[in-house]
Amino acid sequence: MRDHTPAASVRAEALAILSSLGVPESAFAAQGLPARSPITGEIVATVRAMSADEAGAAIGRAHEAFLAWRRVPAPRRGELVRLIGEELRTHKDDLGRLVTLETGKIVSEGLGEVQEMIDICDFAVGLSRQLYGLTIATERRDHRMMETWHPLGVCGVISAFNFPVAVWSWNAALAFICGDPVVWKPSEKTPLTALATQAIVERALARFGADAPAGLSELLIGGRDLGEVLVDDARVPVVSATGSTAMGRAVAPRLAGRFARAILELGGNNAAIVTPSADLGLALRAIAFAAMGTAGQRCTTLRRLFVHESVYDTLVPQLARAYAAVSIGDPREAGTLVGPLIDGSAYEGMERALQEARDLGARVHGGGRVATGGADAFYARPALVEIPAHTGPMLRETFAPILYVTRYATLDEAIALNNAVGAGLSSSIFTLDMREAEAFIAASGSDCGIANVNIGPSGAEIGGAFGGEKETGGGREAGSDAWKAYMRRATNTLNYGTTLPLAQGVKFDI
Ligand code: UN1
Repeated sequence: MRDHTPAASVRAEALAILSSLGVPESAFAAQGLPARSPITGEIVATVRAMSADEAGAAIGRAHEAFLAWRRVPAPRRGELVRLIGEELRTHKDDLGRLVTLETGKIVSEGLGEVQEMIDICDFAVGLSRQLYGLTIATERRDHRMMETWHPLGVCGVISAFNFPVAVWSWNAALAFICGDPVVWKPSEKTPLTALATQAIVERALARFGADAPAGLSELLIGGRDLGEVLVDDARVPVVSATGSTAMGRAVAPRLAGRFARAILELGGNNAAIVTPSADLGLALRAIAFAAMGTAGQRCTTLRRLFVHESVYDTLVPQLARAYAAVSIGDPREAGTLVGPLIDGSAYEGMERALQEARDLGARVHGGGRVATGGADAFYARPALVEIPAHTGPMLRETFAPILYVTRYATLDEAIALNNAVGAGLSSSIFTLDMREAEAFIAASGSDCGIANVNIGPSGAEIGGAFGGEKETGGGREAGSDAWKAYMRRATNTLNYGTTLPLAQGVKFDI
């Protein structure tokens, strides 16, 4: 077992993990992209950045791989994903630890991220035998009509720093079983976990044997320009992009311009409603995790809270105490619940939003920098912001642990507030009243892709489709029938008779 104690230097530990996972020396370069740890702010390594031409060549290799991989039977493709899942199980501690070192997540969340990768692999393995089409009743005698699902082509994945490896896996596990190679452009902020994941995939590929073509899994390490290469390349028919709504606004029209599919997972401004009947103890714990967990840096983080006026004065002081008591610090330490923000600009964004809220007359509990980790590390105390109205910074996503809270009087009003922002990712209601619960998840209730009852808006499991509406981009990943986005559907009509009846009764006697 490697030394995973907090005292070990971040750099030494990260380099040891990378080397034991088999990341090649050639991945690093003195003049490369700096890979930084938010725990101390130190540069852990500099990684070699690819040129646009090299990215184009990687896409070319992936396209060649597609021509072979699409002919490998889907359950056999599933075997590769089974092996990836097995390698992830073997290396869960190391990869989870590296997620902690590179993103600043607490250890249990770093491990949870790798567990999410394992879960999607398991899901995809089963799915590799269930890529069902339909047979459909045809109006023509002695005919059969059916649909079949075929591999689509190279799948581009653009992922964000906050779930640096799980989001790749949601896409890659499905893409691989669907017959699509993957070209991955990870966040510039998290190249190390991407290199480590690629090394884990290489191990699985080596075990899988000859029918996995070279180029099945390509990694583009570098800046935004490489993402643009991926978005603009005609050999990439589907791109899954996770990040800000601004990023989605730039990417979506370029993909639409060449009729490529976009799976967009953009911003969230997720709300929860606490009704008079809520189990307040349970609500408190759920809110604390959803709003402060991952230092507020999940796309599903709880950012807006609507509390019924009859329970506000009970719940909100309790919440303020929880905010004051939460342990902030080195995410490797056992007792820590909140680690660092990813960098200084995240901290500045948080401070700006809090100042705006103060200017609107809000009462801010918490916030401010916590002096630990050194000058280049940015630890912030999570902030609970009692805001007089649903306005100002509450209407947008600030990627930091800020929870705005306000009162409501009627459920209709609370649902309208839940829906009154650009994003539409996740939402929840705390209630023991089944009418309120059903109203919230009904057609006229929450307009989000995820609507929960008596659990927070974050922490979804992979079996359900993950994604949201409106400015969140509309994409769905992971569970349910999300696999269909990675395949093309063909409708086949077969005539096994001797006549040629035309549909709609059309006559054409020649
Ligand atoms: C993200 O923040 O980009 O539901 C994804 C959740 C996690 C995934 C979050 N399973 O919070």
